[in-house]
Amino acid sequence: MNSIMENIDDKELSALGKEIEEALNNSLITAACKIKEHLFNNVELNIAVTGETGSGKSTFVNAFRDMKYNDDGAAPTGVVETTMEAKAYPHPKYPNMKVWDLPGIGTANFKPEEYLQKVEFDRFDFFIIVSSERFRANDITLAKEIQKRKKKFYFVRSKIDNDMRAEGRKETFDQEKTLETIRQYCIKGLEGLGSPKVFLISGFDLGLYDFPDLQETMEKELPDHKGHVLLLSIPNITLKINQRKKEAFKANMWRLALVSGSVAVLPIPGLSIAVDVSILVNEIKKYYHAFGLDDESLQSLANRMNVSVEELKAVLKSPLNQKKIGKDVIVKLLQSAALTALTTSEYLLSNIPAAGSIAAAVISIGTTYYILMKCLNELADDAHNVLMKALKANE
Ligand SMILES: Nc1nc2c(ncn2[C@@H]2O[C@H](COP(=O)(O)OP(=O)(O)OP(=O)(O)O)[C@@H](O)[C@H]2O)c(=O)[nH]1
Ligand SMILES: [Mg+2]
Repeated sequence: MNSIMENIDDKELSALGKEIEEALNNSLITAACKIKEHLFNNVELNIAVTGETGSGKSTFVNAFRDMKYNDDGAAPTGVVETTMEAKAYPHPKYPNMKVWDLPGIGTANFKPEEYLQKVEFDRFDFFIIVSSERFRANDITLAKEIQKRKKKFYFVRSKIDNDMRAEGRKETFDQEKTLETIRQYCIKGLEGLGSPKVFLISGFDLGLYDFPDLQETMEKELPDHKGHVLLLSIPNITLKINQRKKEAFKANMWRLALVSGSVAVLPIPGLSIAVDVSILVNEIKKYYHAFGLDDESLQSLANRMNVSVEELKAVLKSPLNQKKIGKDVIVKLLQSAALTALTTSEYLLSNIPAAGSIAAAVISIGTTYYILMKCLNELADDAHNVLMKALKANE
């Protein structure tokens, strides 16, 4: 048995078994089309970022989308006048994920109902309330109004890098203790809200402090399909996020393989399999972007971590990184991997009673699965090594 099969756990096999069984009962094509609808449904995610003027909202909106203040399409930051209208900033690679820069809530006669009506409350999945000091009465009033309307909010204390720099001058400085002091101080100011968590961040480097924790919390509290969009669209900034992205892709892999292998459109020359190669191309492109291996993402990581892009690129091993991922590349991969992939397919066939065209589909599904797993492993490993390189350069 080949190594790919060793990567499949019982849960996955039973999920596959169920889906193939359903496919056999319903006719493979109908079942695959149903899954296709589910997979490619465009899920929107709308995140509102609010808080006082100058708290760092726009900087956070940009960082969330892996952008700098001077990138095309970035939210203006600095000493510009406060935004008066809610403005959507779509993620450059995942336009369905929109981060909204809301008008500041700093004025004395703040009316939360009017504010929420004006910004069209209903369209948001959740709110992030940013403060660069302590949270004030208006932040709390707004949070209560959001709570009343049964939506989630998260408190973010920004500009932690400034605090760390200032406190770091003291001989007795202990980063963890200082962070905990700030956290407790913020939480104390939020009485009446049932002790919400406060996440400490720097808009200049989301890999530090509490951002990874914030990301994971938001993702868990969203419905699955929206959590998935959030996970894949945030910058690949920590090893843990890298690993979780890999797992998220893996969880979807059987479905993709099933769709690509059973609604096959392209017979692979020289092989007895047919695969919808465009599904594979799309999925592998998604891996590529989610793991931050495209030029822009590598450049952005290089800038943030003060390493050269060349140093980062030097650790890339997957041949997929040297080519533009297109149909021809994938067909070649399918051809060269077909023999190994057949082992996977035979294993599946031995577990599933199949004959004739169903057997052919199972072989196609196995081959597709094999290719996806191979590409996912290669690209996730490359991304891991790139992150290690960047982190080591900053030790
Ligand atoms: N050191 C540090 N500076 C930050 C951080 N976030 C924002 N800033 C700076 O704080 C200033 C205000 O940031 P913005 O992101 O424009 O704040 P804003 O909340 O959008 O401000 P308005 O749109 O005017 O309400 C800018 O000079 C930013 O560079 C941070 O995490 N760390
Ligand atoms: Mg702003």
